[in-house]
Amino acid sequence: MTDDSHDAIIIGAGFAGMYMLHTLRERGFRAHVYEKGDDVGGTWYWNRYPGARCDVESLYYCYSFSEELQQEWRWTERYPSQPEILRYARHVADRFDLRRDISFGTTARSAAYDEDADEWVLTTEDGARTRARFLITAVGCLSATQLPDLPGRDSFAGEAYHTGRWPHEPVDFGGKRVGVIGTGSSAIQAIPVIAEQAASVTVFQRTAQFSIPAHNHPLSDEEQRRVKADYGRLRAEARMSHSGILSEQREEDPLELPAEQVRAELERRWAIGGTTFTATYEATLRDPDANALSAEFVRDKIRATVDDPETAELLCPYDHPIGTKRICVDTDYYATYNREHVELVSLREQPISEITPRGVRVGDREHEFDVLVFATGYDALTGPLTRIDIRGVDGLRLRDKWRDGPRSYLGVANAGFPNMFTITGPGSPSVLSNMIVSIEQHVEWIAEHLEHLRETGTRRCEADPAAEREWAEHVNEVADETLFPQAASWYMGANVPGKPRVFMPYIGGVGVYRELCDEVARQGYRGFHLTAAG
Ligand code: NA7
Repeated sequence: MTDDSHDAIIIGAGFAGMYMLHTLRERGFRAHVYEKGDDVGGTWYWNRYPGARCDVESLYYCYSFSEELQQEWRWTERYPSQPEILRYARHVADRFDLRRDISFGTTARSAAYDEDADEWVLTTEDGARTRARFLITAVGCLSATQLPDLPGRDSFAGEAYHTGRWPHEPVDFGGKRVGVIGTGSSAIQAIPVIAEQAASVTVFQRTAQFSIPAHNHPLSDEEQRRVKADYGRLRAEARMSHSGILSEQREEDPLELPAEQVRAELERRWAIGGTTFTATYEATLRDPDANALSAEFVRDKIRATVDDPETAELLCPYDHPIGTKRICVDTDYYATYNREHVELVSLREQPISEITPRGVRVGDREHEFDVLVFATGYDALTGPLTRIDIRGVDGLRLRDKWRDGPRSYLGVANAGFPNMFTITGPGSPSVLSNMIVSIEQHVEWIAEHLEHLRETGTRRCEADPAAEREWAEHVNEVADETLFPQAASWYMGANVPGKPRVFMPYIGGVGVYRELCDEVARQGYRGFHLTAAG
């Protein structure tokens, strides 16, 4: 069956897809969303593991496009929990009547560009096809889960879960022996909560991570009133900031300041908590010696928190500059290792040799479990797109085009893939920013672009390969001015065997990026080839 009544097909009904649908409707386009899950929410629909929480503060991890919405919605905590974010997403879907244009439980299998019609044809898992002039991907950056390719992986006889595909019914850990593989953000949030219930928790750590306390707390009415009264200014500042998150940053070189002064400042920022700890000094993510000051400060905190010196040392990260792997934010993570029934197994000397029906084998020891939690991350940024069979001009597959690393124009368009737009795609600030700020910017920019194409009677719009090359060079250049490429991180594709090591997001800053995109638009969409109808 073919349905061709739409101007645009949107894949994904998370925060990006919902706002794209709303914006296109407002501007008189007919759009339809295809969503794999049975409800809206994207990441927050799938990530239901215990302790799941956003590391951007509630009052900023929400849409700014509707003044009524941002004033009326009431957040309860400094950092929003997964259930609360999902409630918010559902509220938005109902408030703007979005569901009538979303097909839930519908997975996009492939999308192919029909060059004769200059239209995209989307095929879903059930074989249904739909056509539209434009294809807009809103598939998220961390939605393609990654399970390690370990021998016997699927042989485990107990319950096994990936944090990013958590069951909808809460998992009962009561009296159970639990093994957790991984120590990234997801594990660091989940471990303290699981340890509250389980009989024992064993954590398998390949790489120690830096984590900063969340200091989460209930939001007072007074705090909400204060921020909401000033939303206009705060949101405008966030849009032009580096990461879409407001934080103080000291421009002085910490290496030239007295050690006690730097320590006192880091102490102050530790007490505030959250991801902006690494933004304390501008030099932290640029200069290895400045970075070492913050890294050693955190290692000292770990040593002071964890009673057993051997465990503390294993938890101290040494292999990457602080902040160059996504910084974690926790509640009682390090202190959890002081509990009798929590054990850390370092994989530094010896990796996991196999998963067995009873548990996990490392060397000659088999650890037995009732529940196994894979907190092993994602095929980030590219995975959500390359797992769909997307084919552009001459049948070119996106996954082939990106074989040596993703290339794009502004992270939003791709040469060889006309009339396709990728919200928060690789090459845009995305995961290095408050995603909601980046999503709103991309959605509004794409909608204006589509209006321009409608007004100019354009039927085909394609990024120019030279503009794309230039953008890729710029993305690399700005990354190379930082310490980020030094870490074996998922930003670099290093967590997926065989994935090319390319720094994928744009680190020039969301404010700078916004201005560049606006400039491209002002110049009549410089770097795009527009072909008029007829
Ligand atoms: P991450 O941050 O990618 O963490 C995955 C963890 O799993 C990390 O500690 C990995 O170690 C570990 N891992 C992966 N494969 C293995 C194998 N084979 N053996 C042992 N350990 C393994 O994913 P998260 O879900 O925690 O967080 C993703 C993002 O979501 C996060 O950054 C926030 O932006 C939200 P490694 O470090 O690769 O050595």
